[in-house]
Formats: sequence, structure tokens, C-alpha cells
Amino acid sequence: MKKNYLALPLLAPAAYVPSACAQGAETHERPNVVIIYADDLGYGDLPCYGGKNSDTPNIDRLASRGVRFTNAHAVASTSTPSRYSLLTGEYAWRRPDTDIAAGNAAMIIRPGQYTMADMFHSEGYATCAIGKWHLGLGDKTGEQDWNAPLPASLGDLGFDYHYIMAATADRVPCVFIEQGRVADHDPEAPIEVSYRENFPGEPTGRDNPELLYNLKPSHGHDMSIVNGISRIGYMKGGGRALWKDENIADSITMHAVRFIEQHKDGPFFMYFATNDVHVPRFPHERFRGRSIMGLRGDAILSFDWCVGQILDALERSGIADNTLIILSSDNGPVVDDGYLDHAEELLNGHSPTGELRGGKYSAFEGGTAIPLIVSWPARVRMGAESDVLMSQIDWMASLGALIGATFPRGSAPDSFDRLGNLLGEDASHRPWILGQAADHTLSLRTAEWKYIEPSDGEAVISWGPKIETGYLSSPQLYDMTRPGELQNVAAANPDMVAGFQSLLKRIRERDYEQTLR
Ligand code: NG6
Ligand code: CA
Repeated sequence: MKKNYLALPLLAPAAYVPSACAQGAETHERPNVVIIYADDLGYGDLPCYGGKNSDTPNIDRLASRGVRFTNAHAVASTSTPSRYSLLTGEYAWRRPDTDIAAGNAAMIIRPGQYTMADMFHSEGYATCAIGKWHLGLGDKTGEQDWNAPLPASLGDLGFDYHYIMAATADRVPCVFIEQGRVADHDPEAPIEVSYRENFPGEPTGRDNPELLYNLKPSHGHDMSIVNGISRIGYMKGGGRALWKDENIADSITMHAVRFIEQHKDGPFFMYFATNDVHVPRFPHERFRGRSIMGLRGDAILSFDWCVGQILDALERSGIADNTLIILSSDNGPVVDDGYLDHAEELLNGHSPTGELRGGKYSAFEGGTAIPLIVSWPARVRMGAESDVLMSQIDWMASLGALIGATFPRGSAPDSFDRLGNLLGEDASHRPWILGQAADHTLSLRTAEWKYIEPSDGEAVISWGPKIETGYLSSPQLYDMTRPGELQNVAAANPDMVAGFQSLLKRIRERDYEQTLR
């Protein structure tokens, strides 16, 4: 189903429509919407997906009150392109600058682009982004003044309130940014950031390993040291604004709970993106050492705690019934992603991808298949399960349909209204979904088949994580009714391969709408 486009060509993005809830004769529901977006949480990580060695009572509670999806996919197998696609409804590969962003990247989504936050904002929702951002900030890459308000920030993208980390916890600058400026900025310690060279006299993980009292790198991550952990990129200053990794989950959760309490009269849209379970994994001491899987397992417990705090805040505020919660992840899992946290040695029989092949970065299912739990007590079935084929690309149009949003022409071009899938009311599969691997190799999936286009990339990552990429110089075709993407049957099925190739060409040329009918 296509979106409801407004016929006027010049609708300003983020136009404010006061409490609009009726489109013609149709009336729309206006639940609060909370997206809880974990980082690198694998398809098989949670106990409710068969994960071993973790105790996640809060996520179990959420799953028992909603639908658990077993065939849902992020758009890409790394963070920046997944998040870009989720928040704009456009495939990230249509643009050249959406790969894993540095901490000093300029804001990738430009202020004129219509985002999911603009959409909610236009319909009278209060909107916020809390946690990991990783989509750039400011006007020009490398030219941000971190000691002043940033000229381009999330307020330009429809978020009323924002308390974020610029990129990832393993990238500088290691400070929270609230409403477009460094939170608790310390004038005694002005911040400078570079991804080119170190600042004279500043220690690095490479030269000063004796200063790494919290975590040491296993590959990369040997530049500036903050909180006894070396990072990607160089920074100087920060003083009291520098985060402590062990407090990140508490800090973002506290801000989320406060936003919920302040907006309980609703409606509101919250994009809550955790650092857990991304590296560096260094959760609060009340979680550290609690899991037999080491720090990665501890980070899963920390994530579960965040979820619990949000559920409790909604309940305390009396708005749990009419809040739609979507819990998912930005890409598949990785064990050793650059720090000596022993995540691999301590798996103790746990498989972060479940039965799937590959992982983060890869074109195999482990790269993009993710957990997804959708709960909305007032409407969505409780304790249900769905194997419907779904992609996060459709969430913008689907949520837009739910609240009766009108999209400016051309916005969210790759997002289609599949609200019935998202709410567990319609079990018909999307005809196909598309996935993007780290090197931009695209794959197409139907309920039964998966095609991976040829790629020159290496078959197994050689620079750190031990992950099969799914790259091969010839086409791959897998029967997805069999587990594991083990047998490439492309050679025996040339017609099917040709069909997928022509579909992919049409998608690239933006001429594919009919194929989704
Ligand atoms: C990689 C980092 C990895 C992680 C990833 C981004 C190195 C050696 N590895 O380049 O640790 O930060 O980028 O992860 O630097 S993501 O989930 O945000 O996409
Ligand atoms: Ca990620």
C-alpha cells in the first residue's frame, strides 16, 4: 500500500498540524510510540528467541504482552545505514555518505529531508531521540565547534528533545549532546576532535597501554583514551562532560523516563537507542560480572534493565495500555568487535545469531535478521508470534498510516504501509525485502528464497571479527525453507537468478512499486 501523499508540492517539512487525527472521514488512533533500538543485538541473543545464559525478565514481560516476530530485518548489517533507512524511509545505499559514520561526520540527514520524527511532530506528537545517534551532527564534517551550539542538529529533523551520543561509544567525542550542545560542557576543558591526527601531548591506547584500566583493544580502537578505554579518533578536553561508560545506560534511561513522565498526557514519539550491546562493553558495576558470558552478557542484562525502567515508567504514568512499543536492533551480532572483553571465549554455548549464518557486517541472514517485539496492549494481540517477512524500511509509512500522517511528495520513497504486518494483524508476507551488507552488496529475500548479488569482497572478515561476509564473486541463491544458507543453488536456477537480478535493477532505478502489490 502506498502512502498518503499530499498533492501540494511545497509542503514545508515538519509543518505543524495541531492535533490532526482525522483524514477525511477516517479517524486515526494516536498511541504513544516508543522505539527501543538495541545496538548489535543478535537474532538469537534474547532468551525469548532461544538465547542461552541470560535472564531478561523485562523483555520477557514485553514479549508476553505483544507479538514476537521471527522473520524481521534491519535494512543493513551496520548501524548508520540501518538507522538512516529507518528514520527516513529511504534505502541508505541510494546516497554515497551513509556508511558507518565517524564521530565528526556532518549531519547525514539534511534538515530539508522528511524524517519519522517530522512525521510524528506534524501530527502533534512530542518527539524525542535519546541515546546513540550515529548519523552525524553539524554542518560540515570535521569542522564542528563542540564548545558552542551545533548549527545543524536533531531539532532540524523533527525531534523536540534530544539527548544523544554523536556516534558510538567507541568513537570520540565521548560526551552527551543535549539540544544540540555538549551536555554539562566544561569551559575549563574545551573540546577538540580530529579523525586525522592526535593533539600534541595527548595519550593514546597505542602509546600508553598502561592507562587502559577499564578495557584494552583487540583490534583498532587504539587512539584517544577516555575513562581508561581507548577509542576510534582523537579528542582533547571534555573535563566533567566526558561520559563514564558504566553510566551510559543509566543516563539515557533516566532522560527517557523523565521525558515519559513529562509527556504522559501525550501523544509522544520516543526513539530510544541504546549503546548496549555495542563495544566497548562496560556496563554499570551492578551488571558487571553477573553473566557467565562476561561483559557482552552483562550488557544484555543492562539492556533488559533499561527496557524494564521504560515499561515501569509507562505503567506508573498510567499510559502503558495506549503505548505502542517496538523493540528491535540495528544489525546482527558480533562477539569480538575490537576490545579484549572475552565475548567469544565466554559464550558458554550461546549463539548470538541463533541458527543463522554470518553476523554483523555480512550479507548472510545473521547480518540483518534481528529480534522484534511489538506490544500495544490496547490493540495488539498478547503473547503471539509471527513469521511474517518484514523490513524496518516500512516502519515509517506504516506508523504514518497508523496516525494518519500526510507525507510530502517524494518523502520516505522506499517505505510502504504494512501496518497490518507490524501490528500482527496481517500475516501476508511482503513480496520481497532488501538487505545491505557492509560493502554495499545487496540481497533480496522472499519468504522462500534469498538472492545475494556478486561481490569482490573477502569471504571472511580479515581485519578483526571472525565473521563470514556472504560475499562471493558469482550470484548466490538459497532456499530459505532450509536453515543456514548452506547450499548455493544459483547455477541450477538461472531463471530465478535472472528474475532477482531484474528486480534489483528496477529497485535501483526506483521503478518497483508494482512489484509490491
Ligand atoms: C568498525 C569498528 C567496530 C564498530 C563498527 C561500527 C574497528 C576496528 N571496528 O569499524 O568496533 O564500531 O565499526 O559498528 O574500528 S556499528 O554497529 O555502529 O555499525
Ligand atoms: Ca550496530
